[in-house]
Amino acid sequence: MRWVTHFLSATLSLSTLTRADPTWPNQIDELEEIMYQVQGYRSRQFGGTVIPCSSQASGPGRHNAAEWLRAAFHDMATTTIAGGPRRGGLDGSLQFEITSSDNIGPAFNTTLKFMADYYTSRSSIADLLALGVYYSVRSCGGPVVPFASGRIDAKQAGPIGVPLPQNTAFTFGQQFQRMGFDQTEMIQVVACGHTIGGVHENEFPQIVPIGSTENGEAPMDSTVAVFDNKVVTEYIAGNTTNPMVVGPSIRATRNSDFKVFNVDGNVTVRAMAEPETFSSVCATVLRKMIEVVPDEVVLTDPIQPYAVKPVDMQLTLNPGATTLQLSGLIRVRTTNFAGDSAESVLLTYKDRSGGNNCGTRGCTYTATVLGATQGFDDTFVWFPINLEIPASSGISSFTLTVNMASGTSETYDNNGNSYPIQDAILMQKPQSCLLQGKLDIVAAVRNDLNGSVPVNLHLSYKTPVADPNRPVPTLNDETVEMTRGNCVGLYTFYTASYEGLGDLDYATKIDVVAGTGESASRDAFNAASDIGANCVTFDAPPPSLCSRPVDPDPPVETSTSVTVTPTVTSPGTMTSTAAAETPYHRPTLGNFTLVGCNTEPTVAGARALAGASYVYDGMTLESCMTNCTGFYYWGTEYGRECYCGNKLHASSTNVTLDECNMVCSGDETEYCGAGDRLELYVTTGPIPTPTGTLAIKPTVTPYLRVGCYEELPSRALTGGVFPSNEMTLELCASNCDGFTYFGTEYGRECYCGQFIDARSNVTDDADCNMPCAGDETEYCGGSDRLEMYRLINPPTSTSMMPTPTVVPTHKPTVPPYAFQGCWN
Ligand SMILES: *[C@@H]1O[C@H](CO)[C@@H](O)[C@H](O)[C@H]1NC(C)=O
Ligand SMILES: *[C@@H]1O[C@H](CO)[C@@H](O)[C@H](O)[C@H]1NC(C)=O
Ligand SMILES: *[C@@H]1O[C@H](CO)[C@@H](O)[C@H](O)[C@H]1NC(C)=O
Ligand SMILES: *[C@@H]1O[C@H](CO)[C@@H](O)[C@H](O)[C@H]1NC(C)=O
Ligand SMILES: *[C@@H]1O[C@H](CO)[C@@H](O)[C@H](O)[C@H]1NC(C)=O
Ligand SMILES: *[C@@H]1O[C@H](CO)[C@@H](O)[C@H](O)[C@H]1NC(C)=O
Ligand SMILES: *[C@@H]1O[C@H](CO)[C@@H](O)[C@H](O)[C@H]1NC(C)=O
Ligand SMILES: CC(=O)N[C@H]1CO[C@H](CO)[C@@H](O)[C@@H]1O
Repeated sequence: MRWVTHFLSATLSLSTLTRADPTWPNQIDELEEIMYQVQGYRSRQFGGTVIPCSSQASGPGRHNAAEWLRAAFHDMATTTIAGGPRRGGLDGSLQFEITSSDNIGPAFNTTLKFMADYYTSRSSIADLLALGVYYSVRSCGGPVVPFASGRIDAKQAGPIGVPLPQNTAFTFGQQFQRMGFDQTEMIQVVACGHTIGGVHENEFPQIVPIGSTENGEAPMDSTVAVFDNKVVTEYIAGNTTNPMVVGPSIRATRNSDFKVFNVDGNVTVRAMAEPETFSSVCATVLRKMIEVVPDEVVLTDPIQPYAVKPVDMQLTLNPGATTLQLSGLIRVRTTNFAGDSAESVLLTYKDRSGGNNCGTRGCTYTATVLGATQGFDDTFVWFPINLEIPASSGISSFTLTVNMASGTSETYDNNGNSYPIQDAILMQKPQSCLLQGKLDIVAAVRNDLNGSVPVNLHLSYKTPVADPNRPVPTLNDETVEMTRGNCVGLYTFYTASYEGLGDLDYATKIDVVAGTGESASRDAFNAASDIGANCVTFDAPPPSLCSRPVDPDPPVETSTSVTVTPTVTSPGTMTSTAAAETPYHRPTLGNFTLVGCNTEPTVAGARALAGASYVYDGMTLESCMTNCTGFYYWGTEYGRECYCGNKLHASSTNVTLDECNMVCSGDETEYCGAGDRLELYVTTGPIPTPTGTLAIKPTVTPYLRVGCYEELPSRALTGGVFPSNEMTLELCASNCDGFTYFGTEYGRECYCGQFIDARSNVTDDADCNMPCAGDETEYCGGSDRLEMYRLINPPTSTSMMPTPTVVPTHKPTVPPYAFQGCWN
């Protein structure tokens, strides 16, 4: 088993039993999530190309895990000490150096391009390269390389100076000394760095002659995709095939591994021959390698997983402005729970002034488990929070109590600080939108701050560099002053727009900030990718309800600001006394939001919504909504028709809202479409349950739902197949007894596996929309979509990662014979 707990990781997990979590929120939060949410629900997918270790996602013979390890070394290797302060080191300068003679081959380009997607103001390229060492080594069955963060990226290329195979042993010694490694450590770095992957023909033909290998790569030991001690034991035994020890490299004086290993008479490599020693030496020396940083960098403590962590917490002002919605997730680490499991999380909050005035619902909320995630050495489960809070009393902090199935519980208070949540400034995601590089941001600012402090929008956005040899985009900062708009209840809206974000607009991170310096309130690091293309109008109460009437003048619209009511008018934002009499398009209604005005299909006989229909006088939007209970979409047409459906016909298109110009027969203040024009609404809530009971099942004991996954031509789960016309989740779970995963698909298919193929991604729950053939109240995936479940407590040392397998290859030579192909 390659996933057995290694010496060092065992030591680490012991120490984590008593360790306190960092105080949340913390600068390490982003990297912590990338590091530990490896597979399953809300996986950050950073392991995409390096799990399993044998992955050759970039082409035959290219082991991405080995490429990641080399990329960190190459970045680090150009350190200068020159008697003065240490410069360079692991500083991300590789992004400016991929055409350097030091860095031949496509590996560095590929690695940086992959990692660039994770580059943010809270995750530097240098930190990602260092984290890549943890990922690649652990994915290959090696030890835990402790990962601390805080590296700062260089702004330009550094000097050259990566050791080259033709160097002499003396030069190698000097180069490593410059990086801060003595002779023993030099040998250790080379051995640990060369236990996975190989040397490529294209880059080093004098070491590996062109055409001499099956796939372009000559491995450095007999286990090319396992982080083990074979690179040294085979060298010592004299039967190594390492092309940098034996073969043509000797005559070309490019047998650099021999030169390095032999420099102390093989003493160091011999000392690494035991697997445990190899593992612990590599953990130490690779940590040292990624911690070669300039003097000005202060690294954090090594990042450990939180025991309990709030993730993506967001506070939003609800339509009507009388309540706030707190949404997000609580992630609970289950690694040490043994047979027990976390059943629920109780969130207890304090109101705005630190008291217990929380309105009629009280100050608590109980969340039940939603999904599960695995790291290399950890497991986690998630508890979704969706809590309505009176705007009048607000929220300032919360504590969390984890209740276990066994009846015990533990309370977490963020190291005595409670988990802070501010309600002074809220980014309003529904009212904000992003379309073709243009971001319109709406924030709600509590009225006691309004006007007394500046309100700013900070953007951190990426722009690609025109030079194709610069794989990492530039990270830019922009601050835009936000414009004050309407007051609604206790809050006042502020708006700002920013254009020209370009193709990487979705990668923008957004902060809205009220005030300056230490005392500022901020809603920070919001992902633009979470913002929709349409700004949804805020359903506001009449202006008289503004608790602190602030603005005697009507709000002024400027071309640079979005108004809270961009396309539709609502009485709440009008000052006219006749407003309530004027028909207008309702932007939201109950759990539905206006899509727009849609055409009926051009196909004869077809309907835009084909689920159900009603015709009567007295039609209102509300009555149609009630008629269509359980459907995803509904719409009114011709003043007195109502249609429901779960799918919108593909040829129904969105036209301008003024084409839906007939008022409802039952309410002259509402529009009910027009001839062949549907006033169309879509649910904002969970997937509806057409039969009344069809719903996502979070648990099928002992399994837990991990999401809706894409099917692959080669199958995402490969352990077993059990189709049945009586398929239910329970049936599939029992068919898959003994497997870590099961998934149902297309209503009647059932698949089992010990792991999910890393190429299968989690996708929208809405795609898993087929009821089970044997139970109409359960979902059994969809077309090419798997309703995926994982054991709540998977067996510990067998991880969900596939056991690294050595891909069989045709041996070019079995001396004295040479391979002649496959004959009939
Ligand atoms: C190399 O030799 C050692 C010792 O004789 C042996 O145990 C090992 O299996 C050999 N390895 C290979 C790849 O031939
Ligand atoms: C070190 O080991 C290699 C490989 O077995 C051998 O060729 C070399 O002679 C050894 N060096 C010394 C100084 O014994
Ligand atoms: C890096 O990749 C880009 C394509 O994404 C390519 O145009 C460029 O030539 C590559 N550069 C190197 C040095 O491989
Ligand atoms: C919205 O959906 C929730 C959850 O399904 C339900 O409890 C609530 O009654 C709905 N609200 C309206 C106005 O229909
Ligand atoms: C649809 O709504 C109308 C108006 O409320 C009601 O009279 C009628 O019974 C409803 N029909 C169904 C099938 O729900
Ligand atoms: C549909 O039309 C409405 C009104 O014209 C517009 O606000 C909205 O952006 C359109 N939606 C899409 C998805 O194009
Ligand atoms: C999963 O996502 C990756 C990265 O976005 C993509 O390359 C891959 O094609 C996706 N897999 C499938 C099956 O669509
Ligand atoms: C409560 C409060 O600070 N209200 C202020 C809102 O902004 C207007 C304009 O700046 C001020 O006049 C109010 O005093």
